[in-house]
Amino acid sequence: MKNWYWIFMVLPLALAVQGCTDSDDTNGGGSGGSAGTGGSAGAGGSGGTGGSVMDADRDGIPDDEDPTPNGSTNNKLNGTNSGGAATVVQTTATLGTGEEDVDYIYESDLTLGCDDSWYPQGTLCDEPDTTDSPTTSTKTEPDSGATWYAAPDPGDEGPITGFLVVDACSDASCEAVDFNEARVFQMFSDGKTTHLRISIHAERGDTAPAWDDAGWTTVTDFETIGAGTNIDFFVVEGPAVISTGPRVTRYVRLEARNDGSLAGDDDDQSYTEFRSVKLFSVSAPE
Ligand SMILES: [Ca+2]
Ligand SMILES: [Ca+2]
Repeated sequence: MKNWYWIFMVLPLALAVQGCTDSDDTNGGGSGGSAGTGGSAGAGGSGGTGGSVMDADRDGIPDDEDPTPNGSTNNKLNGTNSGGAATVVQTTATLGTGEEDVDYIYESDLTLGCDDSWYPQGTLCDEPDTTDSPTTSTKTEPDSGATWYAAPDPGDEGPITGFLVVDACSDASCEAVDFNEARVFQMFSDGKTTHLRISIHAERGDTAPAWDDAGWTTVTDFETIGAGTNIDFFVVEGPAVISTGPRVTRYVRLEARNDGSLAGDDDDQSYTEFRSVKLFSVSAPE
């Protein structure tokens, strides 16, 4: 078995090297890029030495895999209620054991949008003209954003985790989105998100994978979300900035927690409240 294993290891390596050195073959650039999918997409970035541009917008995603090969500054998770293509398709919650417990969902209705307090779709709402702003979040309803009960009931093990499954391409405008950075805006209502984990999925069809599908790949840890800056409740700045590495996905899973570390006047630790997350594909400096 071991001998066969090494053949499988060495063969793709040899092919990848061949693709990189074949500098005058434009198709060779493409095959080199796809070889990068197995590991980090950094392989695509370094391919520029051959002369054929493999990552034109320098976002770490090879051109032949990049939904926006020429670059994009859009918020890739803008919801349908504020002019985008993203929509929450599932919300749920789990106990510390990992067991699902929907009783911890505060509001589950997926039909209500930006203008209502504490509903899931609110997390994808950001009004013009800051919809695509990496620094500012604007709401017409300051309490809009997915919400879960954060404190475990007696007998239930914590921490409670709130889940959202998002379809980033719920209309025909895209098949997948590319991103390498998340920006998370803090809630100023009566709860917080202190930690957030992001996952992606290989599914590109119209049927979303369930929150607990085995095909989810986590692309971050439970990252700390800071206090943020409350301008006037309608406008919030100072987002947490999370580097995710270069990613392409249609479906995004978000896992939110409130560990009470931001407790204060507007957080009694009873709720995980998730104001806004935006995804961007940032170009590295030339
Ligand atoms: Ca690219
Ligand atoms: Ca791109």
